[in-house]
Amino acid sequence: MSVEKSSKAARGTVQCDNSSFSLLKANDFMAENIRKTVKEKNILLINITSSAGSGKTTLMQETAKRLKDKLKMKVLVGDLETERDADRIKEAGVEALQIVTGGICHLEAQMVWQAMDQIDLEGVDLLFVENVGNLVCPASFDLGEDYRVTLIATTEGDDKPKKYPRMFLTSDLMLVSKCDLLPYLPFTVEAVTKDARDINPDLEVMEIASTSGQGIDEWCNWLLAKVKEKQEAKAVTA
Ligand SMILES: Nc1nc2c(ncn2[C@@H]2O[C@H](COP(=O)(O)OP(=O)(O)O)[C@@H](O)[C@H]2O)c(=O)[nH]1
Ligand SMILES: [Mg+2]
Repeated sequence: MSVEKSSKAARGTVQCDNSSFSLLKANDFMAENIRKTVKEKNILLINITSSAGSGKTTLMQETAKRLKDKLKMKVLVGDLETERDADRIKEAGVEALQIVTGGICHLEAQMVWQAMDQIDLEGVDLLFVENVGNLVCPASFDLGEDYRVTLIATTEGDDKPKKYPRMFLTSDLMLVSKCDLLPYLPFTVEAVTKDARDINPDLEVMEIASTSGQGIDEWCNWLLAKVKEKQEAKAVTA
């Protein structure tokens, strides 16, 4: 951690150094192995990120219920402790494996690589990684994913993208979750979208509510289209 000795410091701004350069280089190497493997096996890999409690596991459950008869889907899920999320996803009818990080606040490519070795990937079309819940560290670790999807819940406040810009900069799709609560909260989709797109103009945005089903068909259709796109691209190059 270093304090910029400029006017920023005078204003009390503290800037973080990236002192984990070699760790990130090692991570990138493993992420490339994952990317190659999922390409060879024709699997679409999605990295789901958000703060804790934004609705990632609930979304995995609803996605599993809708897609399990249309394609072969599996989920790897990271948490500091417990197997609760994997159990919830299994109840929805798809195979899930918990990665217990034992205190580490993000998933690293090496952990995903090891977990992939423990499940049968034969015939899998769609593999999700539900990352550990926070908007900071998971943003810096490439997991070899095809797409990074970040949830921002209406309960978190619409000011988060500019506070945690790296997560939104590195995401392909932002799901505004818990939209069923919009009538009760000082949160606007327009404000969160504007701030997120100031950071990343290419960011796609969808509004969802897993509890009411709002936007879940649109989300599932997005996934089906991405699976098809990847499989067709592989067929052309084969
Ligand atoms: N109102 C509302 N609550 C939700 C929604 N999705 C999830 N939740 C609730 O939010 C809490 C955290 O959800 P969970 O899926 O465990 O979040 P995760 O920590 O990101 O995996 C749970 O109590 C869920 O029932 C939603 O669309 N609307
Ligand atoms: Mg969860």
